[in-house]
Amino acid sequence: MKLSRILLVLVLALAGGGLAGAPSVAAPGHRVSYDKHSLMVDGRRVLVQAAEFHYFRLPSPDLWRDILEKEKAAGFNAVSVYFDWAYHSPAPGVYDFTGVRDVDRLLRTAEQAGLYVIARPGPYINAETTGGGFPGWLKLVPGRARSSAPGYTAAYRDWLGHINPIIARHQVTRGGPVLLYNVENEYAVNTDPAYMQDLQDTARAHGIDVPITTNLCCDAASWTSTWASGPGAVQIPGVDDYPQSFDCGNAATVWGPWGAGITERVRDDAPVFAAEYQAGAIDVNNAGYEACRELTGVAYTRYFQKSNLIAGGATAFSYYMGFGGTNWGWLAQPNDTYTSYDYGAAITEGRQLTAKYDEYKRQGYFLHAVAGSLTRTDPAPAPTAAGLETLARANPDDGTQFVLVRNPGTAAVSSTLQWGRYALPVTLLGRDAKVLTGGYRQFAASTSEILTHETIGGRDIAVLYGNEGTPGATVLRYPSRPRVTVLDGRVTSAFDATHGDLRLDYTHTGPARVLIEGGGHRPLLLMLGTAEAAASFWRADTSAGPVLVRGTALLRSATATPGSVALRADTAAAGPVEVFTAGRAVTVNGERVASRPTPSGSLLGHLPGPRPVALPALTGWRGHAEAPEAAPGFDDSRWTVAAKTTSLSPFAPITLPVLFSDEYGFHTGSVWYRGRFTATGAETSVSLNAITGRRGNYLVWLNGRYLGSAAGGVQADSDAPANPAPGPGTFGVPPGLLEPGKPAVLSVLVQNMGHNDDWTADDNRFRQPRGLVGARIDGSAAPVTWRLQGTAAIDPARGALNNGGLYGERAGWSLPGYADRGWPPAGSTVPAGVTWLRTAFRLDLPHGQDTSVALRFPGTPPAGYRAIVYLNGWQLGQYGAAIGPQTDFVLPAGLLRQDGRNTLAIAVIATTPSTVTTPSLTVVGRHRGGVPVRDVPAAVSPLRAAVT
Ligand code: IPT
Repeated sequence: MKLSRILLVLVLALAGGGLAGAPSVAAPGHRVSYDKHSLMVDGRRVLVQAAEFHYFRLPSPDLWRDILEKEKAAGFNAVSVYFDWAYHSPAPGVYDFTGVRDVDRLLRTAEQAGLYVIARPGPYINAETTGGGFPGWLKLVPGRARSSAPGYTAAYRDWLGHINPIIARHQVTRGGPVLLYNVENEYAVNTDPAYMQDLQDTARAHGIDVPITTNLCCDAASWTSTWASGPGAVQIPGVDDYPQSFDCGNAATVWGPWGAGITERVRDDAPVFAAEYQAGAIDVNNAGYEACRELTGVAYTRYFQKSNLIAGGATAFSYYMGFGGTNWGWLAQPNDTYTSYDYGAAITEGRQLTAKYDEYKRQGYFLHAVAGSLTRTDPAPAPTAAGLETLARANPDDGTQFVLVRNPGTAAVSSTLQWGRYALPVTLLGRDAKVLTGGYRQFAASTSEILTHETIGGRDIAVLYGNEGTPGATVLRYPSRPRVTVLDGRVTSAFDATHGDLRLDYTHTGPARVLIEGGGHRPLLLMLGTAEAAASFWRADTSAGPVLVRGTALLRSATATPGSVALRADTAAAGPVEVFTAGRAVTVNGERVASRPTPSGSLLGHLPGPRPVALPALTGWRGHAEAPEAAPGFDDSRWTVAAKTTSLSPFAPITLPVLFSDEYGFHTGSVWYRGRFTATGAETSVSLNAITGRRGNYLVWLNGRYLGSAAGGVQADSDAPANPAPGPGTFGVPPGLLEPGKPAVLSVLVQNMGHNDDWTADDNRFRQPRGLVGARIDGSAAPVTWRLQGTAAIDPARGALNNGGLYGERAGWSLPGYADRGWPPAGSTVPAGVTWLRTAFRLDLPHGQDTSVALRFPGTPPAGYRAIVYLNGWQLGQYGAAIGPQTDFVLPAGLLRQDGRNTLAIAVIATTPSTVTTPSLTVVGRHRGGVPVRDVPAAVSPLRAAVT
C-alpha cells in the first residue's frame, strides 16, 4: 500500500461516520503525559488555565473566534467545552454538525487562537441546558439514563460514535488542540461503574488517546465513587468548586457559604485538577446577572482562586463560565435559567470585557510567567506576617517560592512580611489575597505581585503591581552593584553588597518605572503600579518573541515581520498605545501607527477609537391575532391522536389517555391540544393539569371562549418545595356555552419550557413529562378524543430547538420572508391569547468595527403576557415576569445583519388583555477592530407548507 493510500484509509477510519471537515492528521502529533504535579506535552510541564465556553450558546461561528481570542488575551491557554447532544440530535440516529453546529470548525478556531481544549461530550452535561444535554427523544428510550441499561447504551454510543471521531482528529496527539477528554458530569450518585467504564472504552475505540478526566462536585462526602480506582476510574479526576453558591440576590454579603473552595487531590499519581471553578453563577433567584457578577466579582476572584492555587496546588483548572452566552431557542433547562446565560462571567453575554476579566488577566499573565516553576511544587514553610494568613509552595528543582498572603477579615491589614532575612511592608485590603513570588530568576522577594516578566529586545521587562496606595518592596539579587535609574515615579533603592540584594521601596500608585543595568544581569525595566494600571498591559507571543502593549481595549494577536510588529487590537476610545517590541515599527489592524521611541525603550503612538453608531428606531409594527386552534371549527384532522395508555415516565398520568407531549414526538416549546367531546349540558368545570417546567403556563379555550390560564407544574422533587408539581388549573364552564348533544372542543395551549436535567441520575427529573398530564370535564362522563400538535418540520439551519408549535411558528410568521404586508398596524393592546407583531429595520454599521447590539424592552417585565422574540427567524429571547428579570436581549452579529435588512417578529402570549410595549435597539459595546463576521445563512421562508 502506498503511503498516501494508508493515510487515506487512516483519515477515513478517523473520520468515523463520513463526517465532513479537514482532519489534522498532517500536523505533527505531540505526546501527552502527566504525573502528580502537572500535565506535560512532549515532556514539558503545562499549567492548564482554561475557561468554559459553550459554542451552542453563541450561534454565530465567526464570533467563536472573538470569544476565544478574548480568552487567550486574558492569559488562558485552554478552553473547556461541553458538547450538547440535544443540540445536535433532533431525532434518534439524526445528527447535525453543520452551520452553527460545526464543532469541527470550533476546534479549528480554538487551535488558531492558540488554545488547548478540554472536550466534554457528556453524554450527560448538566450545564442548565435542556435535558442536561439529553435530547427530548431520549425520554422515549427505555432504560435508566446514565446507566448501563441497553436502550440508553445504544443511544449514547450512537452520539459518541458521531462526536468522538471529530474530537479525536483534533487531539494534541494528532497536532490539534484537544488535551483532555472529560467523561460524564458530576456522576456522583446512583452511579453505575460499568457505564462509566464503557464511556471510556468507547472513547478509546473511537481513537481518543489523550488523558481521560471527569468532574466531581462539590462535596467529597457525597461521592459514591471518586473514580480514582476500580471499574470506571479515570486518569485525572477533576473537582468542581462553587464556593460562593448561586445566591446572587445577596451578593453584597455572601462569602464562601459552600466551603473554602480548595480543590481536593483525588489521585496521588495525577495533578490536582479544578475541573469547574466558579467564575459566575446561575441566576436562580432572578436577581439579574449583574448581581451574579458581583457575587463572583474581583474580590472573590482574587481570594478564592489564589487560595486554590497555593492551598490546593491545582495545576490545571477551568473557570465556569469564561463567557456564558445565550439560551436561544428552547435551549434552557427551565428551572435554573432563562434566555440569558450571561452567568455574571468575566466576558458578558454582549461580549464585553469587565473588571473581572482584568483580574483573570492579572492572574493569567502571572501564571504564564511562572508556569515553568509553578507546575512542580510541594507545600513549603511560609514566611509570616502578623494579622495575615500565609501559605507557601516551593519548586524543589529551582527553589522558586510562591507565597499566598491573605486577609480573611473585612478590614484592611498592614503588616510586615518576614521572608527569610527580608522584612517587607505588606498591606492587604479586606478579603484580599496575593500570591508573591521569591527565589525566581533575580527576584529574591517582593510584596508586589508579578503581572508579567518577558525578555524583549535583549532586556527583561517586568510589570509588578499592588492595590492603589499600598506599600511595595522588591528585592532583586545581583552579583555586583547595578546602575539604577528611576525613569518615572518615586522609588528608593539600596544595594546590600554583602548579600547582593538590591532593595526597591515604593508605593503602588501612578506607575513608576525603574531601569536596572549592569550588575551581572541583562538590563531590567521594572514597571511598578496599581492593579488597574497592570490591567492596561497586554502581552502576545510572536515568532520573534513576546510583545508587550500598554493601552487599547484588547490585544488579539501579534505577528512579527522584519523590523516591525503587526498587532490586531480593539479600541474603545481614541488614546495612546505603547509597544514594547524588538521591532522598530508598529501596525495595528493593518495600518501603520506613527510612533516615537520613549526613554523606556518602547514605541509610543496614538490610535483612533470607534466611529459613532446610529441605530434606527423600531417603528412600523404590524400585528396579527393568532391561535385559530382555539376556534371550534379549526381543522385538526391531521394532528396526532393521543391514544397512549402507558409511558416510560415515572410520573403517572392523572387521567388517560397519556397526553405527555414527548410521547407524541413534540419535545420543544409550545404544544396545542384539542379535546373533542359531545356536550351534555351538565358540565360544571374543566380540571386540567400540565407540567411545563418552571416559568411555563397554559391557556384554555372552550368552544372558542377563553376560560383562563394557569402556571405549569415544575420539577417534581424537593428542589422546588414551594412549587408543588404538577400544575393544576380548574376553569368554570360558562352557563350556556355548551349545548346538550352538540360537539364541543376544549383547546389548550401549553408553554413547555424545556426539559429538566438529570443530575441525580435517577430519571425522576429528566423523564418528568411536559404538556398536559391530566384533563377532566367535571360533571360529564362523555369520552374525549384528544389530538395534539407541536413543532413543524425542523428548520435545517436554526435546528430543532428554535421553534415550538405556535400556529405562527408553523406558518413562518417568525421568518424574514413572511409576507406581512396585509397585516394592519399593531395596536398597543392585545387580547388574551396569541398575537404576533412584526417589523423590519435596516442597519449600516461601520465596517472594521465591532458593534454589539441588543434589543431593550422598557420597564420591568410584564405580568400579563410573555413575548417570544425572533430576529430573522432565530428565537433570541423570552420576555415576561413569569420568565425572569431580563429586559435586554443580545442580538449576535451574524444573526443580526450588520449591513442590510433585519426582521423582528414577536409572538405575544397573553393570559389577560394587556398593553404591550415594543422594544428598541441599543448599543451594548462599540470597538474599532473586532473580527470579521459574516451573516449566518438560514432560510427566509418555511421549507414546505407545514400548517395543518
Ligand atoms: C455544575 C455543573 O457541572 C455544570 O454543568 C453547571 O450546571 C454548574 O453546576 C452550574 O452552573 S455543578 C453544580 C452542582 C454546582
